Amino acid sequence: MMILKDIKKGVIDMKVEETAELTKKALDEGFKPEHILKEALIPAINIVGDEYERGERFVPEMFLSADSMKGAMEILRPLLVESGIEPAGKVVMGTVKGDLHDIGQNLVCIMLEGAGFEVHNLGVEVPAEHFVEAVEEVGAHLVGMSALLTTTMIHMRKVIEALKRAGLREQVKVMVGGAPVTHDYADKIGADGYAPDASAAVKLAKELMAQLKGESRQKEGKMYQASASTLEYNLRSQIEVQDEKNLLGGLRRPAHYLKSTMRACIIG
Ligand code: B12
Repeated sequence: MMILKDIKKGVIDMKVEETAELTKKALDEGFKPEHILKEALIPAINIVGDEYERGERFVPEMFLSADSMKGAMEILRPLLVESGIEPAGKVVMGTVKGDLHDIGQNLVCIMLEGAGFEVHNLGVEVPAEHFVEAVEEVGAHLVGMSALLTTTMIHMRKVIEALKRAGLREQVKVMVGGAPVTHDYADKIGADGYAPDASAAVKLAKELMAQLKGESRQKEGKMYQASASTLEYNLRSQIEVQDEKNLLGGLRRPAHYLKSTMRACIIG
């Protein structure tokens, strides 16, 4: 466990190279990547944040600690990600406009990739229109937005509005996260889900994919039903006209047969 303490200290003390070396060593010693992340890296960066809040640390120092954590995460990345053959879904992810914080969202991306999602990471300070373009370009199922500042989280709503304007809101599910974001806030801005950390984000992404599939199946069902009713209506009118004219009286049976066949298709 000593090595985990050293990694934690490495991030806090802004030792970029040393933290990376220690992370490699911990892996060689058999520590699991998730363990290194949860027991050393995340607690360390939280301490850095607390120190900044108390005025004991300045931005450049916060930067160096962040770099130390990012270096370690790059080493862990391939181990956290195992590539699936069929993507579980396509995700467009980014930190919203005006916000430079990307450690958390990178972590969410890594964990989503690990769970078999195809992730398109747009990086930081992403304006609403870039989210929209990316959704269109890759045919995304999910949009993930991250914000770490109370002053930038308002941009999440703007992205949702831009998706609506582009006529894409119905075809994607939107999930949001980041330290100042809450469940209530997600509801307020019309997002589909919120998760407090990377593992919860994976669970949420899977749930949203299931919802999306359910909705598209329902839509397909409604379309079949609509075309079945139209077909039935057309046939009935034809038959009635023909009945009236007393031409093809026997056609009523095939019409019923066709209707029940179509019902069977819809239910099947
Ligand atoms: C590192 C850091 C920085 C680094 C960022 C480097 C980088 N490449 O990311 C630097 C030095 C650049 C920085 C700058 C600033 N920072 Co800063 N920073 C932090 C710090 C210490 C850590 C953030 C972090 O990486 N946490 C670790 C990760 C793993 O956690 P996370 O981001 O919360 O992500 C998890 C979840 O939130 C969730 N999640 C995240 N995104 C998403 C997305 C989705 C879709 C989902 C589902 C889930 C999800 O899952 C993640 C993984 O578990 C925080 C303090 C803190 N403890 O949060 C302050 C903090 C966020 N910063 C703060 C401030 C004020 C600033 C500055 C304004 C300082 C300044 N005066 O210049 C600037 C702003 C720059 C800008 N325009 O963005 C404040 C924000 C206050 C507020 N409420 O608005 C904080 C809270 C510090 C503090 N205690 O005051 N910062």
